[in-house]
Amino acid sequence: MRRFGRTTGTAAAGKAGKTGTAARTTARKTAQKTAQKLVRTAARSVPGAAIGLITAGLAVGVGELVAVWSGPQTAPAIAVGSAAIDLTPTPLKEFAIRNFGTDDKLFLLTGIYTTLALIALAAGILALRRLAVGVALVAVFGAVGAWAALSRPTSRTGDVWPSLLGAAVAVAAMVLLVRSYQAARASGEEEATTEPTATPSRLPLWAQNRRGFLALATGTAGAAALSGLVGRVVVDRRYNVALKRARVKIPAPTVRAAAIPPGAHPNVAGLSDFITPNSAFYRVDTDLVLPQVDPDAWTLRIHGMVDHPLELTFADLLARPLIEHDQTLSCVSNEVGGPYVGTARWIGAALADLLREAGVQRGADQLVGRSIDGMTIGTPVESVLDGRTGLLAVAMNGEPLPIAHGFPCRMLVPGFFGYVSATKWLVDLELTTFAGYDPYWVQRGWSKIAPVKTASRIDVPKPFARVPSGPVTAAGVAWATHRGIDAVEVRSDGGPWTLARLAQADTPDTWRQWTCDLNLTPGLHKLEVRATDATGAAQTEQRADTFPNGATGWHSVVITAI
Ligand SMILES: Nc1nc2c(c(=O)[nH]1)N[C@H]1C(S)=C(S)[C@@H](COP(=O)(O)O)O[C@H]1N2
Ligand SMILES: [Mo]
Repeated sequence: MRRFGRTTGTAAAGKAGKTGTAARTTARKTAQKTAQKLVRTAARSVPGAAIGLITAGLAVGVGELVAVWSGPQTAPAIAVGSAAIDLTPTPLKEFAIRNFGTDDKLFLLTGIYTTLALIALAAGILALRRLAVGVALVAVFGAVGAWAALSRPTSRTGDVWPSLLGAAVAVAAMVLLVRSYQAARASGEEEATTEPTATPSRLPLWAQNRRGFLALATGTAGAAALSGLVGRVVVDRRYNVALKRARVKIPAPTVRAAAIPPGAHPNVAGLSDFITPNSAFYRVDTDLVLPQVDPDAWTLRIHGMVDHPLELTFADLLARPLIEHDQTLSCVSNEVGGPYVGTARWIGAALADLLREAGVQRGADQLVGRSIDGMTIGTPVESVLDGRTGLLAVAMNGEPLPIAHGFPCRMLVPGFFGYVSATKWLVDLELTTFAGYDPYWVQRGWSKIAPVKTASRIDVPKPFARVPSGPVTAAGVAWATHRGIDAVEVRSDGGPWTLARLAQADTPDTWRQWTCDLNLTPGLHKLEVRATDATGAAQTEQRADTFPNGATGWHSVVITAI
């Protein structure tokens, strides 16, 4: 095999003599030929690639249009993405949450669209060689979309239509575009190739030349864009409940929470707010499109092992005595020092009262909340009834629940991680047993019961901060939701622990902020924090993974004093 493309120095070239020059000329010619061949192959692939992309675009666009009837969650890419979320093995899911955080969904959708585009390219190129192969690929994609839509826990048969109709229209477009392109090429307006030419078909004459093909391709691309756009606009108008939410009036709570003590939040720049603003509150759920629950149509069923099954409307819920309560919510997927924790002032109806009205039967030890999207979350009945303030929450920090946080109603039970206590878009409560039913995350290996583990976090200084040497104030948060925090200690460079100053407590159900004065010599320092909860149990140093019931270990930051 001859090599080419090597650069030679002038001196070497001068000494090389005649034979060398000839060899180089041949090498250059070969290189040129190969490059030309590549360019030609690429150029020849362009029409096929374009046909593939336009066809796939049409499938997606038509799918979104059809989703106007079956709901945004049935649009092909969303259905496939949602199925992927359910099927993703836990380690990969943990990786995605860790590395992309709330952007994990954006990442997933980008991946789906990229895969679709690549396969569409291939399908188009193949279709120009063998139409049946391209058509088969599009059909397979339609089937995958339909299967994904049906795999959703709340799916209905009609949910297959966006993917099936999208694929059907795309197949028709592909056949048309391929025939037109081949006819145009056969009519001699395209360069001759060795590929099989089309048999003159039933295509109208105008579509059998280059201009006709380009018109068809442009028209199809336009139809794809238009259907997708119209689909999205109409879906938003039809399903978005933002306007209804804006009209919801939350009655004044019967039981008000005490004012947050002024001393609950030390005034240190960079320390988290005591109450996390809704816009900054972490969001963790499996939904690619936010569930849109119409409060006027909402009902909550309480059933299963109860003496009197109940069904409430949103008006019924708002008419009940409402309780205002501050609670810190945290996610089991939060790494040591991580951001998936926040505190809000919630308003809701007392969960325990409702369960008592329904009459919980003996032996029912698990309360399973089910959301409109089919998510299931199980909580120990015993804990719900032990006097803590479990809520069917309707308001968060002075406004109706944001759609992303469960509008119109979510469950909250202080003391447990969100995945075992905090069902958003709640529509159904079933009294059952732990032995008899495994909710969503338990089916995927996470613990059935997961109380919040005592945790503490250094907010200031930030990791790798450069701070002036001498006195430095560190500050942060600590939480052991429902048990409360009794002490926080800080140390630098593995030295003796210093008791941090604890800010005033709000309730045992909220985190506690702290500050600690340190004296740092110039150089690199490692700061560590640990907390003790109100039962006297110290936070363990032992590192544990988030799976299967929450991370443990001390948070540390490395900083430089200058
Ligand atoms: N319907 C539904 N509710 C859900 C979830 C979900 O995926 N779907 N995720 C749970 C998890 S894992 C957590 S940590 C909390 C997060 O609540 P937030 O998004 O309001 O912060 O909601 C819980 N409720
Ligand atoms: Mo979570």
